[in-house]
Amino acid sequence: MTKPKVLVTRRWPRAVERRMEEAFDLDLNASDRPLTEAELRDAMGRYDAILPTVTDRLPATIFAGSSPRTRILANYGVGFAHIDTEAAKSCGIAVTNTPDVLSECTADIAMTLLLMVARRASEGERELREGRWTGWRPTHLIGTKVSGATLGIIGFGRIGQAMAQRAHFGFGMRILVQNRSPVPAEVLARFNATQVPTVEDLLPECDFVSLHCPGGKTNRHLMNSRRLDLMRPGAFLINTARGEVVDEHALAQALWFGTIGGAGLDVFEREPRIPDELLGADNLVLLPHLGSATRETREAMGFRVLENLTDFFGGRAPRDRVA
Ligand code: 8YV
Repeated sequence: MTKPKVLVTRRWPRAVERRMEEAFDLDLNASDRPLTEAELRDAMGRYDAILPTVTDRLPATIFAGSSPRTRILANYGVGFAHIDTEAAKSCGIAVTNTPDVLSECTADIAMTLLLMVARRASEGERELREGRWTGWRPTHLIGTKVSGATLGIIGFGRIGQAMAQRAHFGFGMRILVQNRSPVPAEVLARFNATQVPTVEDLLPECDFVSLHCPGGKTNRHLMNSRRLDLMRPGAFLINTARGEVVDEHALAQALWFGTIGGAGLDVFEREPRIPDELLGADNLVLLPHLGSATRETREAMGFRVLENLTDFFGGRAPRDRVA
């Protein structure tokens, strides 16, 4: 039997690539350069499966008017807002993602950002590396206490819950939750958390707000200037979800005018481009989309894609089918 022809759009951990090579007729992207829309459209006619990442844009135009060879887009990552799943579905193309395996590491990065911005870690390191540190003094780089503060979590799925776990049990934080559907009482009880009906109810109550909802059209600019204004003066916004969830211009204004205390961002609206008005803000911690970037997790993500593909081509339902 001939092996399915599979395209991996970016370099993956070598351990996963090796296993993939055994199972499939595999093409790797040796240069690791993001593919263009035209290259992806062309690939749809030549491969049985394409394994995209967040750097591959697959809008409706990619699928329009074609009868593609591709039968499955097995995404490497949990977020799949870069794929027009409706358009894929209408072409009979299945879409899968990689949930669960990255929840802990993504929550770790959210907690890293929260601690760094509250305790002014980046400002301190910049000062030290630039030779500006003049020594200890009682009023130097005074931050905000994390332990015992109130954390609002927007989106209480797997990653939101992993964040609550860290914040509640590690730092004794009080947890408020906003989620599009009701969270089961036993899940809330695990973290002594309270669900509030709307984002507007949550924001004024929190010292920290962490975003864990999906990206895409529905949540585009969920944090806009009106909602940033509802945050407490001195409160901090953390985003490890998707860049488009935050209106970056509105956030820059809030940071520059000091209407909030600061922010920590791992994701951006137009990655890898970061607006100058954000780069210049001292009360902002920036990371280059590192949420799932550990060896353990990046390998687990790859093996989860392999499992989805093996099931799909073996005639079984892949466990992570999202369309
Ligand atoms: C991934 C992520 O590294 O899984 C996600 O949704 O945001 C990241 O952790 C990236 O998206 C891989 O495509």
